[in-house]
Amino acid sequence: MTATAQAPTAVPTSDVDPFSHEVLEDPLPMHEELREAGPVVYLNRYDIFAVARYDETYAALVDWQAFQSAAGVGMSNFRYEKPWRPPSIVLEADPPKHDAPRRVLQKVLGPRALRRLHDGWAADADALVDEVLARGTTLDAVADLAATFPLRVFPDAVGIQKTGRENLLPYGDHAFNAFGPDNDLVQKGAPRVAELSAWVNTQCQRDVLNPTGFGADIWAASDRGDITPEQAPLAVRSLLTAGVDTTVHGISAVLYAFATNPDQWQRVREDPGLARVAFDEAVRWESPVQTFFRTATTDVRVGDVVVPEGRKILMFLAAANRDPRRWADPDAFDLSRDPSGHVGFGMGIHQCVGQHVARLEAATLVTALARRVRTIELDGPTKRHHNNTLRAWESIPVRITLD
Ligand code: OVM
Repeated sequence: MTATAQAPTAVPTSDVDPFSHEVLEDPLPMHEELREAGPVVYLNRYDIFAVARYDETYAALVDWQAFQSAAGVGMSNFRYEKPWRPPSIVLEADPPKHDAPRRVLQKVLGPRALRRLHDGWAADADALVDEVLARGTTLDAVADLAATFPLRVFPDAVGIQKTGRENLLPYGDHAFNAFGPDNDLVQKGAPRVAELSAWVNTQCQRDVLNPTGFGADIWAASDRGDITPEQAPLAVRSLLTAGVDTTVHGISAVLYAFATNPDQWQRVREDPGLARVAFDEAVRWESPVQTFFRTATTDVRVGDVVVPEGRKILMFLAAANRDPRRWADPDAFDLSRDPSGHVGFGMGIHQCVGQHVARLEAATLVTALARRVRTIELDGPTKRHHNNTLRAWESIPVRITLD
């Protein structure tokens, strides 16, 4: 028989649980297993499809018509299961509904809007570094820097109230856990969901927000009719959900990368202009957001497999970001590579709308460190923080030498 089109073939399967503690501790072996199994893999444990290679992950990310977000970008399908909170109006929406709030956030968080924040954040970063180094030269890169700096600058930039800010990280941690299966990590967060959600939702109200800030800018967009007044608080909620844990763990990643790659630290010291590319390389290398799901809107062919309509597909951003088919020496943290094209911020219409904010936070902190720190090295056992979606650190003890 001479086939003109390739017939769909049997899909490779895997019994792996990507959300088990063993895998969350070190997902890299699983990423390789799934990449090498084929362009698409069926995960028996959850009855879902998965992509772990760069090309297929990229293709799924940009094809919003075949791979919808409105049925949820976690494992749960909103067609059958009630979401833990009202869905996000950007993340968990498709065109056309997605587009107006997306445009508003893109403007509010865009490079032009951020220019007026740069000098203040650079000064805040210098002040934090001075403060931390005044306490000594052994510190925890997570607790003292990565978890501190975003919380000093971002909530003020949004314009929320001062009290209760300690709720931001636990709320985000739960939101990112909730994209995974209903496992122990989700159960751990469940008792505080009502309390944390109530606090976050209060911060999204117009009368609570500082008159200058991203939150007020979003409400102003609703005055102009760019979004509805019902959408405004949900757009603010997106910032508070997606903008804290991600940057904390992204900054942890770049600090860990430097602590374990002293030659790369010397490069950024010599040329602090490399701080931004260093952050993007760290986002590629570590992929703080490891995974997102989509739902097939139709029978869709991926590689030589048909993913049936209505089924979930799990995109391993982290595995794509280290796919040797795409990246030379993918496991190396290397400032001389061009990391652009990594899918750590996603790709296509849902690509991280806060990425410029994240880069500004990371670059100002790395630049402040580069001014004073000659060397940075690990100083004791590191500890991971497990989350169903995030690749995170609990602790990175480091020892620093100064100029
Ligand atoms: C949202 C949102 C966007 C991106 C990531 C995310 C929890 C949430 O719009 O709420 O993770």
